[in-house]
Amino acid sequence: MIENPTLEFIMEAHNGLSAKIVEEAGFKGIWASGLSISAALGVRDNNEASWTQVLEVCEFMSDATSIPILLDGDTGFGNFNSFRRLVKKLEQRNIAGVCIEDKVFPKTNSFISGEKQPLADMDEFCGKIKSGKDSQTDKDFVIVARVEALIAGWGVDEAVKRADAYAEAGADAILMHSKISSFDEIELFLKQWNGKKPVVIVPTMYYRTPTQKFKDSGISLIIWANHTLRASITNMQKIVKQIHEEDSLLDVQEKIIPVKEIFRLQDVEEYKEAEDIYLPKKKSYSSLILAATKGTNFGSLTDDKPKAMIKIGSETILSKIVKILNNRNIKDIGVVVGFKKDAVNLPNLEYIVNENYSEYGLLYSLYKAKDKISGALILLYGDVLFEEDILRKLMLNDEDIVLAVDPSINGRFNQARDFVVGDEPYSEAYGKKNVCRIKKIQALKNEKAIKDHNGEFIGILKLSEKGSAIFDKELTALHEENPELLKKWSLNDFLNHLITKKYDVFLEYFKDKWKDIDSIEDLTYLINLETKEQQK
Ligand code: SPV
Ligand code: MG
Repeated sequence: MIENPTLEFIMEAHNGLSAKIVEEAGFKGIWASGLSISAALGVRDNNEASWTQVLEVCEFMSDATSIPILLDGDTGFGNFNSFRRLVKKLEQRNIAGVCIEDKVFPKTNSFISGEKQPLADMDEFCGKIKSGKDSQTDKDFVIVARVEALIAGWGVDEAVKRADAYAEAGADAILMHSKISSFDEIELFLKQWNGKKPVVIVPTMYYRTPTQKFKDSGISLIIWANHTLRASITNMQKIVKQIHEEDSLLDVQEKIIPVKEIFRLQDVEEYKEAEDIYLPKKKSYSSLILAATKGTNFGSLTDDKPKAMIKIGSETILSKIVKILNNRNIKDIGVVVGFKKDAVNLPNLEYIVNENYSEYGLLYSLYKAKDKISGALILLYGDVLFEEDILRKLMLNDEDIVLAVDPSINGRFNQARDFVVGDEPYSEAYGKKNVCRIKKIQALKNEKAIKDHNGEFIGILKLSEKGSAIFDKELTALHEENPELLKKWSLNDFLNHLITKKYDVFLEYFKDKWKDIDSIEDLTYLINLETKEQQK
């Protein structure tokens, strides 16, 4: 960029974020401005930030971008020795070049009483340039020598003399700085200068000069020196003031970028992809809770909310379920709601609405949530409390479709309950896995009917990624081929349908580690239990 014959532009940045913004805007290079970096750090442009602190900012800028960065190296942070060490450290951080000015450490910004500022001894400055060039290891590393003679009021002759000397000492380009509001001084310089090296300018004060004029004068590189920082200050002041005055975010929301734009700038996506590559592949489960119906037997308790929102102690049934899922690191949780859907309002859940909860069967709720049926999944009824151990074991079970079944059939029939016939009965034998295929599942209403059954489905079902794919495929097929059945069927009907279609549907036995809440008596029992625990 320094050497090619076309006029090039670099734009100021002062940290990783602004550097990235500059690159995204299309600039081919970045000016790591001393003024802006110090301002962003909350200090003055007087070398108040140490050179290693500046270096650290450069490192972030370099990591965040892929275009060349020219650091404003002030006076080189000391003598030739400090400067050559700086060059070495900048190369290590992939910085493309450094600009040093012929003033005295600690410097002051050129626009603050520039005429009073002492200039460096010319020969000493030439030695500094030479030390930098001698110590660089990358042949493309650029050292720009900045002449402050015009700023300090020493005149054009002095500027030419110094530019000559610095070019001779090995500088790759000359930055001729000026603080007047026209390009005149620099034009005069250019007329007298033999053009030995490319010329860089900073037109902050002569911003009215048309860029074409710089081009016509043979300028090599323009530095837009501080406009990224100034733009951000303008907006920060405006928005912060408004929030302070209004004690509200309401009217600023539309004036600022959404948080997800920050994430994009941080390349959050790349992190996610890297996780996939480098983290051990855990089957990460999501969960779907079916809680669309009102639930019978609960009288006025379910006038204004579905059963899942009834409280046991200080917590609702649903929030107890969510806690257990969270404990097993299941955070992606969908809930199908219908009856009094607005009363189901726990945070961090994804709600799926089934408006037809009262006319259609439970399978229809599942169909409504079809988008959630993917990957490893725990499917739950919203009215079952269970121990975490059930989840832990189901998640370790290698089969694709597994129902949690309790073999300890006890008779309390205030409504039909789901019973299964398995390949094998439950066994207390040591080391027995207690996992087998299911032959059928059905809702039964009395103790006599259940006698040939092996246990009760407790309302928790695990699907592997493949199991979810089977559910998804068969739900879709049913919807296409027989939508009326889809509306009518219970989950049992669907499971039997899968068994008929030769899919393996498994059960795992769990004894007494759960409680469904089917009646006021169930509820009273649980509430009493909780109260007793608390008293203890
Ligand atoms: C800077 O951006 O820090 C510069 C340019 O050195 S100026 O502020 O114009 O001196
Ligand atoms: Mg500076």
